[in-house]
Amino acid sequence: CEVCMNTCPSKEKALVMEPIDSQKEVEAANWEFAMTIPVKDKLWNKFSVKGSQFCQPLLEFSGACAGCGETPYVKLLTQLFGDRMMMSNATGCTSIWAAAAPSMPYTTNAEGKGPAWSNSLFEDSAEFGFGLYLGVKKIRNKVAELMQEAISLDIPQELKEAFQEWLEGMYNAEASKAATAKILPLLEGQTNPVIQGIADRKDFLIKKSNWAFGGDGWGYDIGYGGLDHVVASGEDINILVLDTEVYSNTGGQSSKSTPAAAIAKFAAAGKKTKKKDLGAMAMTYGYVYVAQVAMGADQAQCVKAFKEAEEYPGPSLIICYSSCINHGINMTKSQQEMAKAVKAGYWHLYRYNPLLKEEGKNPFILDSKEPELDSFRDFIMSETRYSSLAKLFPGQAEALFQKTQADAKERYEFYKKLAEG
Ligand SMILES: Cc1ncc(C[n+]2csc(CCOP(=O)(O)OP(=O)(O)O)c2C)c(N)n1
Repeated sequence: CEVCMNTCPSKEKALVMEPIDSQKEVEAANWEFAMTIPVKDKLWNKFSVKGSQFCQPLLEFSGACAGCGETPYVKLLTQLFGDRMMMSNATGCTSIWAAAAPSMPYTTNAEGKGPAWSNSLFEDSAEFGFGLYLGVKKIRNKVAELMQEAISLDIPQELKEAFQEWLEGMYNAEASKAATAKILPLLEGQTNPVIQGIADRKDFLIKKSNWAFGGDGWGYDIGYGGLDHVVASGEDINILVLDTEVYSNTGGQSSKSTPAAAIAKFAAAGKKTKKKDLGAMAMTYGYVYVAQVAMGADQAQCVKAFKEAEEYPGPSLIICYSSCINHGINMTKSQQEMAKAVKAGYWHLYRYNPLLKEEGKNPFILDSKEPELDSFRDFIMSETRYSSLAKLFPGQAEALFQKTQADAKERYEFYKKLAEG
């Protein structure tokens, strides 16, 4: 798809494209060799742009369109949390490129750990993911009860200490991993029924990272009721909306995320109404972590938002700008398109972290710079979904272009006010 080549920051052009027939033989051998090299994911802070890329992607060889803007976000998530992830996936492109049966691009690491993935209906990814989360919570609470009981029994001191350590860190991913590594070998040969009960549930000792995914058709429209219900619950679940601003998988129907003036199915003469601000709606709860990201515009902000959302001990919603073939752009530069969208003030980057309130700080951080609104028109006219409106409906196009620019400006002013407290 050439995205890697166009995105690689190396000035020396570390990556170049060559015809496959000239490369197959020599590169096949290199690939085999590369696959024998162990993953070196402990060399850097994995929650940095560079460090994250030393972690093994547990999503590979998907069936997505070349240049898809959705897959890089999910690949990054699997690099950060994939060994303990549990995902529910709304039907849409994210489920179709992820399960082009009989192949499955989600994979496991050398320890056999990888994302547990399942596809819900188009309508109910949030509810389905919430059910998975509640099931895990119930089982882990039972483990905690059994460990508390076990500590009062006549069992080896080492095991008591390991159980105590787990109880203290059960909601912390790294602490639960460390305690689990101590517990598992000590469980062997134990016959006490209480300890047996813990051993039966050993897959749940490491804190899970629970996610519900889907596109904007799901998150903004059809699955919104469920999404709202789940974020309102206050429970520790993460929601990822891959926002292509249309129903991509069924051919590009308009959603509430589609901005005014964009041509989409059901909006053949350009959408008349403003894009819904899903993030702002979720922020009104005050206890939901909310972020808007665009990987191609700011990779560091994206990694930071994923980390903060996952660690936040409550509901999180991340809305990811995802370039798509439906936009009518050069997909080999889909990441650069995201950067242009942010620069022009078409899309904004922010993080709303309720934890900051406890420190007496403003929870809203506007991460994108003051947009260059002069380039807004150039940006939208570079995408066929907008430029074709001028050709097809010249009489109404100008008013809609002005409206969509005014909508984007209004949105930015709103975020600016939030950032100023
Ligand atoms: C119950 C149900 N309703 C409708 C559909 C048809 N359908 C499948 S994917 C899709 C659109 C998905 O759009 P979006 O949520 O924006 O995700 P994207 O494809 O853009 O990633 C629709 C309408 C379906 N498969 N199942």
